[in-house]
Amino acid sequence: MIEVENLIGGEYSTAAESFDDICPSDGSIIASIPRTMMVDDAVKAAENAQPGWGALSLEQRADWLDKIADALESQHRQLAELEALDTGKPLEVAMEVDISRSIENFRFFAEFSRNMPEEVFEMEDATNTVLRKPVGVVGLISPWNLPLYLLTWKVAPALLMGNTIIAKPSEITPLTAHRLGQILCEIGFPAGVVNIVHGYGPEIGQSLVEHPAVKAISFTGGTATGRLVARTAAPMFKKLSLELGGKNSSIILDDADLGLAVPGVVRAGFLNSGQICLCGSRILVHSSIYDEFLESFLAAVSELKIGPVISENHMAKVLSFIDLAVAEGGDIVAGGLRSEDDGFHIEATVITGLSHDSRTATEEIFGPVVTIHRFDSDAEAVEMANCTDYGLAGSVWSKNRGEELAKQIESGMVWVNTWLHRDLRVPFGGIKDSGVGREGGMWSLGFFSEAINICVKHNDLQARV
Ligand code: TXE
Repeated sequence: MIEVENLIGGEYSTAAESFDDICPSDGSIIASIPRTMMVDDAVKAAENAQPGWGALSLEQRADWLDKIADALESQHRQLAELEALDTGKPLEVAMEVDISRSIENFRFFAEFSRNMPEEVFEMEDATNTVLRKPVGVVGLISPWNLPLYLLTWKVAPALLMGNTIIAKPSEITPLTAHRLGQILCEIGFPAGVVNIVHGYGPEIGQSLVEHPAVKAISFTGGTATGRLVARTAAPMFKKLSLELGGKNSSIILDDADLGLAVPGVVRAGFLNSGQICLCGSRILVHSSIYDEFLESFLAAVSELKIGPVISENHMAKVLSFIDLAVAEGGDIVAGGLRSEDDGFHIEATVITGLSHDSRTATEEIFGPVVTIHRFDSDAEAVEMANCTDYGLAGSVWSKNRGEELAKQIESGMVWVNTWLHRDLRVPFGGIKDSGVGREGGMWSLGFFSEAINICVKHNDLQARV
């Protein structure tokens, strides 16, 4: 039994009140999570630490990021075991996706900063330079689907730009954030620069968003929660980055290479039990190849071994969507049931026969459930892909027309003949109800800094070089 504690100013505090962390694989209690309101203390610690941390050079902070990456790397397997325990995902996925990427987040931003060009704009009679100052104390709120991966995606650029942090990990998966805090203490990372407060979102998360000294909020989670966060933070003029839900289409054109498309679309539908905001859960297939695609797709799905979904509540939500699909007239052609008595397992589920604008096909389910729809022309595929309120991602599978079609999809990112192929320099984020703002590369560094322009008029008496 692990006792998760708040990390504030480099110290751990035992909680008077706590609640249980449940393992999704078997429903057992694996940890206790503090339920103590310590946001004020965390903000004070972060305020005290900010001037010292902000005074380091970019290079010194980048060196710290590398040290953190080294420390995480030395614990790669232990961190993956914790993530697998807390989320129920297979250990290989935790090793290869979650923890590898968490390490890369620190390494990437350290290296990126070393190659950052100076921002200088020459005028005829003056020189402008852009300074990037820290925003100050920032709040980072992260979800349960990729716990350490998505938290470190915010922590690394926030630290690099000289901010001090209050991190609020999901109360459903606190273990790797807790371990990250311990690792920071073990390597002598300056106290108070990263503070971690655990607990329920509407209590701890909400008070973090409300706190006047927290100058920016970077949030990844559900669209409904994002709306609440925006309602609180926007009137206080906080910087706000919202990475929200998605309902992404995988589009298979008539000239697709099915040898590539079928495994790609299966992976897009079911990786992490479909609990990634980028998952392609609505599959649009050209009529001329529909039968051939469906047969190979179902054969591949029948071979899948997937982990549980995250919680009992979430399992009930996903199963209720399968009931809804039946009520809407869909045919369950694979899966459809809870698959084991223990834990929160649902079979990989494939639904056909629904209209592309049905609720099942347009609302975010966030589980191992996909719907498949037919189209007859590229224009119809585009219209079907764009008919949801979300606009996060998508993929197009085609030998010749993928890029052209991708440009017409209303979403923040579209992959052609691949999925989840990430270059960390590119903008990441959604349009419509999928969010506000972009993260990644310079977009993250822009969010976590205040860009200040210094304009120096040339002295006409001195000769200019
Ligand atoms: O997320 P929440 P939940 C979607 C997915 C899922 C749904 C709800 O559809 O079924 O969201 O999941 C904190 N003020 N995604 O309930 O509640 C919370 O403690 C401040 C998509 O787990 O949005 C957690 O740390 N913070 C998503 C974080 O917000 C609050 C990944 C996210 O939790 C808060 C996860 C409040 N009032 C779910 N209420 C993606 N885009 O990847 C909660 N929180």
